[in-house]
Amino acid sequence: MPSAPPPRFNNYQVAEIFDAIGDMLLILGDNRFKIIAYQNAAHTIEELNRDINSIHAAGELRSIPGIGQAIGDKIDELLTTGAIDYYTKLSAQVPIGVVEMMRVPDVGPKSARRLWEELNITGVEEMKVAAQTGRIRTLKGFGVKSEERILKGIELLARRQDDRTPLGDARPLADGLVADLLAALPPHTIQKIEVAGSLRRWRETIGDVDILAVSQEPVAVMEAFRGLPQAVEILGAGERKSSIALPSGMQVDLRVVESRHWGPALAYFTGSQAHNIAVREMAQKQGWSLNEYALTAQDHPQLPDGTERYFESEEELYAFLGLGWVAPELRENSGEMQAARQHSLPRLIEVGDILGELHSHTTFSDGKNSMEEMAAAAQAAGYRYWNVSDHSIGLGITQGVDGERLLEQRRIIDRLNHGYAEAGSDFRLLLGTEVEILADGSLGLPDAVLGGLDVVVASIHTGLRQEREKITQRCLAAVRNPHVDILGHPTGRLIGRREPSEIDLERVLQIAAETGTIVEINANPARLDLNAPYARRAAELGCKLVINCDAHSVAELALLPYGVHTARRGWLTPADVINTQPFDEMLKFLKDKR
Ligand code: DGT
Ligand code: CA
Ligand code: CA
Ligand code: ZN
Repeated sequence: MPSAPPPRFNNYQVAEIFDAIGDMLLILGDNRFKIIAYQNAAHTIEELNRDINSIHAAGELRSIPGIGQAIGDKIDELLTTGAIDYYTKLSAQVPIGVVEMMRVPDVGPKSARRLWEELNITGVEEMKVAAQTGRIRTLKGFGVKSEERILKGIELLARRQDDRTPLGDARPLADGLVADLLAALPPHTIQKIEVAGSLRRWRETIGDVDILAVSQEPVAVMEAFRGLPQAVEILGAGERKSSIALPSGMQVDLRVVESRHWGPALAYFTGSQAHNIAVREMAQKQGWSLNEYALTAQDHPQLPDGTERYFESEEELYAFLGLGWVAPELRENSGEMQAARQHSLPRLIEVGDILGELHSHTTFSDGKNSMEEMAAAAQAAGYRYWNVSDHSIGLGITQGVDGERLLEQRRIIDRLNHGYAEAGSDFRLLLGTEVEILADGSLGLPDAVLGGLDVVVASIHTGLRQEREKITQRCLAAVRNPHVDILGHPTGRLIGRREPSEIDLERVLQIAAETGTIVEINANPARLDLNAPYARRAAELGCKLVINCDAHSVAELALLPYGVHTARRGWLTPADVINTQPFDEMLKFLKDKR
């Protein structure tokens, strides 16, 4: 019976094993030169710009500078058998938890070893408890200060490892970093630079930022990157890859690749991992092994093993495999591969498709800018229409609008619209409100008032913790109200701060489709509500959607991309979203309310 092939290890995974061997030897207090040899090997492998498996297959492991006989044998053993006997034995001797203890800032290999041997501590969590309960100070040479340092270190490490950064924070930080890096280098040092990873896919939260660049002078780029003022900690320093921590604790990795590797490298580091695996399987079926540098022939019907193909762009790589280019937002292995194969990928909505905004605030409720200021900013930003929708009274937190104040707003809007028409502009203001869906499902303003408005957005801001049936019925009552045009931020979640309500969105979306109620994708990066999966579901159920900034200030007009990219993650096309339509067409959708 043939044995199963060993698992495949990529360069980073091989490097990690040698790193771990080095750390274990450090804890054991082994020979310094031996430790350095393993650390150097890990570093060399991480910096290689060829797949280690293809180097191995070509029998060229020992020709890699810095890889000697002993380590070369171990790589061979790993890639052939799937394990390294020496590493297995070391792991049995030194608990991996002790290695992790050493990663805590201010805990070195000697301390880790003493805590392990003398107090029998074998993990970060145990070490934390020991520090909190004053056990560590019982060791000779340790004191209260050491315990405090250990606790602080654990906190720092945890913040770096678990905290995902909200998209709305990570995106400007990353864009600013790229701009600063370019400014810190002589012109034309960098030929290409792009943010990859989850940020390029516009995930709601970001683990770390991955930036990829092409440059003839990688060392200069690395030095400039590590020298940026926002680099408060250097987490890794190589010739082609460096990592820094920003003041918030967020990690940023920068890699410099060769131009001919750009396509596969950008694809690889954009992910998601699940998408990458699907693409790799597709390549395998055609006789290619795909890695972050190239396609390499492997059991190819015509080509000898090891033949490489490079791609300067993702488009060329996807096309070579018979696939349409997949927008990064779709790369979550949720149907995009099939569509790419059939060349039936959707024409996704773009920021430039948005012609108007249907949910915004002014100083009439909790907005920071006046109606005039908001309107001027909207017009300057190229919007064709803009709905002023201040909160209805009684929300408790702020002043709001009632019938009388709405009349006042109507007078202002009429005056402004008159001015636009006079000036030959087709920009139009609409009058609406964001009416509160009260705890019992009634609305914060009477139907008679709502009936006089152009656009009514209905939202829930209070009583979000009602049980499922109650909050669902409450929302359905609003959706069924013939005056309600738009359901605002349907789940009320605040990413990282407030869970979505228990609402049964499937039912709400069904009734929204039935009644012609438009469902909002709120573009505020704290909300992104509907989220991408439900936006996709809404369109499937036949709902029309609207992407709104819910701007409370002129500055918040800039939030639109977060909404549009969320819509793209939800596979939406311009036809799914009513504010891509010119004024008159858009109004038809509002009139369609049943
Ligand atoms: P994050 O940082 O947690 O928000 O998510 P990503 O997607 O940015 O993940 P990250 O930073 O770990 O890696 C960036 C991309 O690199 C990831 O989307 C896919 C690729 N990648 C990284 N490590 C591996 C791996 O071990 N296997 C595979 N297939 N791909 C990987
Ligand atoms: Ca990342
Ligand atoms: Ca990363
Ligand atoms: Zn609002």
